[in-house]
Amino acid sequence: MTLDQHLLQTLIDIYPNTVSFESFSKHYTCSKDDFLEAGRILQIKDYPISHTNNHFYLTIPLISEAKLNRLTKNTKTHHPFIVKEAIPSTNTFALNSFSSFEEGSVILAHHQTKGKGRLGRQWSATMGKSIALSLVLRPTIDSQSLPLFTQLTAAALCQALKAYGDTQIKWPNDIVLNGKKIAGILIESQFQENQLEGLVIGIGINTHLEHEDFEDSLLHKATSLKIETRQIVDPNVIIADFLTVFDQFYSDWLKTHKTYPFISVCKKESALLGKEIHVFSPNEPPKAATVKDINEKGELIVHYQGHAQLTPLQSLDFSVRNSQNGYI
Ligand code: BT5
Repeated sequence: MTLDQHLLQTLIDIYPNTVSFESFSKHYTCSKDDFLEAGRILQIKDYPISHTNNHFYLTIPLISEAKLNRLTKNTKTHHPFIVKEAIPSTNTFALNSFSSFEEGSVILAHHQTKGKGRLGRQWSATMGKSIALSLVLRPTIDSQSLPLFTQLTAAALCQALKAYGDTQIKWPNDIVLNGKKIAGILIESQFQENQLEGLVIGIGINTHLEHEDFEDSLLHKATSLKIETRQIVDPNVIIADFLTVFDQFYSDWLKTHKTYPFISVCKKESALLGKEIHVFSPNEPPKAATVKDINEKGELIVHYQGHAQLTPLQSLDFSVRNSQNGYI
């Protein structure tokens, strides 16, 4: 590891305390100039680091492998954590080396530089101010059950984020707080010779983003926990809480094949049930509909204007938007 990486690790481990040259140089042989240069490198890399009287400190907590291991030592599944500095996409990273990751591995990045959304869209993130997480799973399921993973993940994430406000789920994959998107889910599958090898469950959560971190086009529909609560949150606690709820829903589902426990959360916390929406599917004009239900397969049941019957929508093919042109 380079000196700046050692300094980063120390800052992460002792957050919110400061690191002085005197304490740092007890563990890592370096001159004071080397120490100051290491801090400067971290600042150039955009880490949320500040200094006072030759002490460095982090202004917000960052992802800490040690803390995550402590917080998840009692989860149902073992979760090895892989924390990267900056990578284009944690999902792409997980998919590219899929066979090297064991079941339950969680890939995280301090900075995800080219995050992916659904249907070719983009997911934006700022160094240290967002959670980018990819969970590797190898379930033995048929591919028809794939959309259920989005609903299971949404239910777990919505519950884990309840500690910060009245979060809701905007089917199929958005978590919203006070009417704006706070987190998104992208599930990708890995096939080998037409056989489903596994899944990567990608989650992006806006933790400490400020208004100026969002592009203008996102300001009306995106928000962060910091903007909504004005508080510093601990990403490690959020990740551990999410994994705890996820593991519970997932292990129960594998055992019982019943989707009710998480679908009922999706219904209870739905931002769309009963609402007038527009349904968008590729190469078709948007269609007006009313949301009636979410069924046990995780499909959104809508009533299209002028249709006699209800129509189930599968999450892979559609996105939906409020009829009043708002986000929800
Ligand atoms: C999503 O897609 O919401 C899925 C986001 C998944 C991101 C995670 S991060 C870890 C893993 N690795 C990846 O590369 N991706 C996953 P979708 O429903 O298609 O929403 C994308 C749309 O949300 C964009 O077109 C923007 O309008 C908006 N958006 C982009 N960045 C946002 C942000 N940070 N906060 C809120 N909205 C955002």
